[in-house]
Amino acid sequence: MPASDPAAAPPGDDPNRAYGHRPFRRSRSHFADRVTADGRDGWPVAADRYRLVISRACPWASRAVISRRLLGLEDALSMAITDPLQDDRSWRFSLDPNGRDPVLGIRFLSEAYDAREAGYPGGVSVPAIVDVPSGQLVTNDFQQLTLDFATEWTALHRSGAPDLYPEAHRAEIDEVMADVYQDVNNGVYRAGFATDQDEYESAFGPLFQRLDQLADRLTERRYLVGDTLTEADIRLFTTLVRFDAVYHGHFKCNRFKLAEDPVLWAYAKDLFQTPGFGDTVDFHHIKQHYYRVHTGINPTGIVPLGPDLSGWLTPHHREELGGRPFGDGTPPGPVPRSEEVPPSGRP
Ligand SMILES: N[C@@H](CCC(=O)N[C@@H](CS)C(=O)NCC(=O)O)C(=O)O
Repeated sequence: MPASDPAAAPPGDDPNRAYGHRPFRRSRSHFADRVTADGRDGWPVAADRYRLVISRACPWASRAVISRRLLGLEDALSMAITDPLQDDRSWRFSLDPNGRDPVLGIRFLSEAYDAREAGYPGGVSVPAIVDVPSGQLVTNDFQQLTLDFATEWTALHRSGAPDLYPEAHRAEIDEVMADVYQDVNNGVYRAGFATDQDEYESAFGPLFQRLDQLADRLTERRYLVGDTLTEADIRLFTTLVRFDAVYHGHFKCNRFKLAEDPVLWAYAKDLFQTPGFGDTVDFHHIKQHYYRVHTGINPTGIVPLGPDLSGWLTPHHREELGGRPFGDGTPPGPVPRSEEVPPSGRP
């Protein structure tokens, strides 16, 4: 099984509860089987067989939601959306009628973990792929999952799907994603869950240095690698879109707000306004989850009313840089009705 996270702690270390008494370490995904075209791990790509379980609050899960939309996998791979607030049994389907996921028939994602491995002592995390016929968890390997959507699920892509992991650019995409993961995607968590000043500062410095470097990189190019959208953009976007709403205040990542950086703000708005990105974002779920679940760093559970989100829909002018968002492909169609983000979560 591939190790998905080079900086990983042992399985079972629960990332979002890792504040308070010990340094923040992100856990390695314990279930790392892959769903592939040839089914070599026992899980062949197939329409209507698997269910993607996500939280709209979670940046790692949001990667999968965006990639599924851009690639047009909605008809082949159904999606379950958890309550943004976990209880002591973790992610639950309390937004669904009778508190049960209508396809899997379960109340807690942990039931799929138990079906796969009885007595699994580790944390339950999203994103997760569950095998519908057996009810078993297949994978919670957030690093590999979207790469497999791009490269293994191709038979089920919509026509006009973009190539999000083009072979010619893979080395560069991997390099950019590794830096973004370490300093940005995970950097905000290391700052937010730091348990002493040194630990906080050692995340804060590299985070903002990396954001400065990314802003330089994006000054004259529309996307991170090549002239089309790739997996690298998806991974940076999921952190940027949460930046002012939660990371700036709740995680103390406050050298500047995203909206104060002209390049990164325009880049993030451009992606937000691209079909498949902003139409998956629920700011209500994001804010509820971070401010109410992480009681170690926000003991009152008060959810701030700001920031003003209307700026997300203002002009970004990034089209002046050129670029071909979908390469030789086309944008995805509208969001399926059942998956529309409610008005409460939109700018
Ligand atoms: N699967 C990975 C990353 C995904 C992840 O951390 N997801 C978070 C939500 S953003 C999660 O589900 N954490 C477990 C929890 O909050 O109970 C892991 O185990 O660390």
